[in-house]
Amino acid sequence: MNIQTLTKLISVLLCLSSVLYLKPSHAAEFCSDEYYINVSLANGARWDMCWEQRNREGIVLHKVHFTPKAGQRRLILSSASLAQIHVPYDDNGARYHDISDYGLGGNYMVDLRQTDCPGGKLLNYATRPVLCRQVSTTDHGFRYQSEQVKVEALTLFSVSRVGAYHYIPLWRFYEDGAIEPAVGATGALQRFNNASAEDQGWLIESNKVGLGHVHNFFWKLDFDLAGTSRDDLVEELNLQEQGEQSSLQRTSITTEMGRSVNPLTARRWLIRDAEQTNSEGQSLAYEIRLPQSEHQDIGPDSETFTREDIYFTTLQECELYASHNPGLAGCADSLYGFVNNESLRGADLVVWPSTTFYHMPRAEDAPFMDAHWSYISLTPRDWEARNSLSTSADISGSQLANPEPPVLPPVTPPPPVVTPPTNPPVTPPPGVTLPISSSNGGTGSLDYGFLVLLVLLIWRGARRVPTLH
Ligand SMILES: [Ca+2]
Ligand SMILES: [Ca+2]
Ligand SMILES: [Ca+2]
Ligand SMILES: [Cu+2]
Repeated sequence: MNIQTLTKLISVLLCLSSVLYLKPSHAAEFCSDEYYINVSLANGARWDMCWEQRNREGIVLHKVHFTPKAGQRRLILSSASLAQIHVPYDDNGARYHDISDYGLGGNYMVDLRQTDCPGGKLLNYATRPVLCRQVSTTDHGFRYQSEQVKVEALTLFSVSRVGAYHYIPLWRFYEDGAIEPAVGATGALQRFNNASAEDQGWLIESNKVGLGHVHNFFWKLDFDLAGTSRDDLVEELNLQEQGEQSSLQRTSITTEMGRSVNPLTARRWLIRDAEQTNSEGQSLAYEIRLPQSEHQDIGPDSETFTREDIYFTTLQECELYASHNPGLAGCADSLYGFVNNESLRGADLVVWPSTTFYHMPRAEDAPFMDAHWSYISLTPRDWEARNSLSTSADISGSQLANPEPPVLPPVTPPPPVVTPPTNPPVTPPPGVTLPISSSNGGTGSLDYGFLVLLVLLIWRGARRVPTLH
């Protein structure tokens, strides 16, 4: 080995060791290690992200990356948080904006104990344990004949006390790339009246009405698919009935707007990267569905932000909350004002989905109520070219594209139905029981009529006999 080769070798080794030293395999790129979450799940997928705690929004997630099993690590969300919990009451005695006017963080955030987070790890913000990180298993990721996998999910939740309510903002990140943002609402009922208010709530004990109210939950999701922020497109998908067929309509949303669910057209939205594709050349996308469309709240004119279920806007630093947004730097008060006709093309897109729960109190809501859960659904679409959780060869559809429907034998017209002639019913005189005929002719047959005549004659004769003069 000559000097030159030895020098090269030493420099390569030095270079390699410095790289290894400076970049341990799981170092956080975007935050310090204590706020970095990096979890590999049993089937080989990985989620990693940063988190922080803010006084109003509570837990905010940043730089949410998903690495499919044996796949590429890619950014999905640049940031994700709740952006309002709006609670108008049926008696109009209160219309709360819990996040902007109170908050989920700071003094509203509840310190968790290890027993609150079974099998999980408590994460501290400064010195306070506020976030529970767990891995849970759900059955039936898929099943095909004897092949079946369970799917693991990373769950993150915190608890915030706002008045008598305890909210549980929760994020579930599944092994197949699906994300489920949810909020549980529990604690105790906030507002009551006497029996006179029974039509604005529910009588939960004598002369005590738990007032009815709505929880409108809003999220703020800054998708930056595949790490590029200005090439994300929005599409709305609707299924239109055409005779006996349904056809998919894909509509681009290119300027800021609000949209609402439509169960009749199975409406959903797609956030799609304009450049990056999977190995089949399909655009990387996430699909947004608002499955809890059972309840809807369209409030008075002072609450225009409730008019639509999902809003698409360009990123503005001062646009923080769906309603009661601080009007600093000329920023609008609510989502309704954030939507001001700006083009979404080439802009940094932000999505504001929402869902509504109408809470009609029950006797069972006192002293404490069960957690009622509200959630939305974010699912990868074409993020991968196949289901990475299965190792089987893909032979689906390879035998025959679609099996032909079974060929039915030619239809022979049925013989004409013979309707028996109908005769007017015979009313028997009092005291006479008609014999029940078992013949096919029924009450319309000749022998039956003859029998009736015979009975009548006997009856008339019998009436004459006892007459004595
Ligand atoms: Ca992108
Ligand atoms: Ca705007
Ligand atoms: Ca974005
Ligand atoms: Cu409630």
